[in-house]
Amino acid sequence: MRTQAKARLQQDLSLYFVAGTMNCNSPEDFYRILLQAIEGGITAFQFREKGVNCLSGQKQLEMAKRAREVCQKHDVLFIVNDDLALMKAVDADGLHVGQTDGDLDFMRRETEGKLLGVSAHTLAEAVDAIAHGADYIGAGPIYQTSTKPDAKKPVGVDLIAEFRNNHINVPLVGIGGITLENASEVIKSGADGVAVISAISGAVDPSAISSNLLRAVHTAKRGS
Ligand code: TZP
Ligand code: MG
Repeated sequence: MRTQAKARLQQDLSLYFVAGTMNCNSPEDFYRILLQAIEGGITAFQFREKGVNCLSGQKQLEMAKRAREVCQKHDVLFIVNDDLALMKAVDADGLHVGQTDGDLDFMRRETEGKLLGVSAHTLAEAVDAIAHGADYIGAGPIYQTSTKPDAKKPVGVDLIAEFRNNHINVPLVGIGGITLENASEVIKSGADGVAVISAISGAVDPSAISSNLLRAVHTAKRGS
């Protein structure tokens, strides 16, 4: 990835909201929260519609299109979780996959010209993802999370420092249990951004928490 594109992606991943309708009370609530998060300043959004109570088929596609449109209008990066066909159907900016979501060479070929993000829980997984062309890495879970039922053991911010000390130079976001209280230590450990679900989807005021999180990330990036 070119230096300029990398710097742009590092900025764009500063505050990465990840959510699906099942993380909210209803599909309409999901859309409202997304609008408020955008108003608060999220820089990227991942449409992650999976698990119990998720939308499927046409309803899922329609919601993905609405989310894509509003993100595009506000210049918020729009990434689809796991679903290559959905990514193509809504012409998303990219795809995010986990370690068990398919062959990375295939995913890389199929996402040519788009961003490919990969989740990594260990240094070996991050090295492998980059060798297969990942544009950015999602590292975690950093802290305990109750949002993802099959989440692995929390790795702590030490994983981010380990990545940075071992030549993992691609844009990097931490995910899992990140809140306003701990976001700055994730950035100070070497991440370019924080990815959150419940900190925003479960907030009383998603707009306010988003702007506070973004401020915390920017302040930590400046090193103050
Ligand atoms: N991947 C690792 S942890 C996690 C995902 C999708 C869930 C993050 O949710 P929260 O609510 O921000 O802890
Ligand atoms: Mg996955």
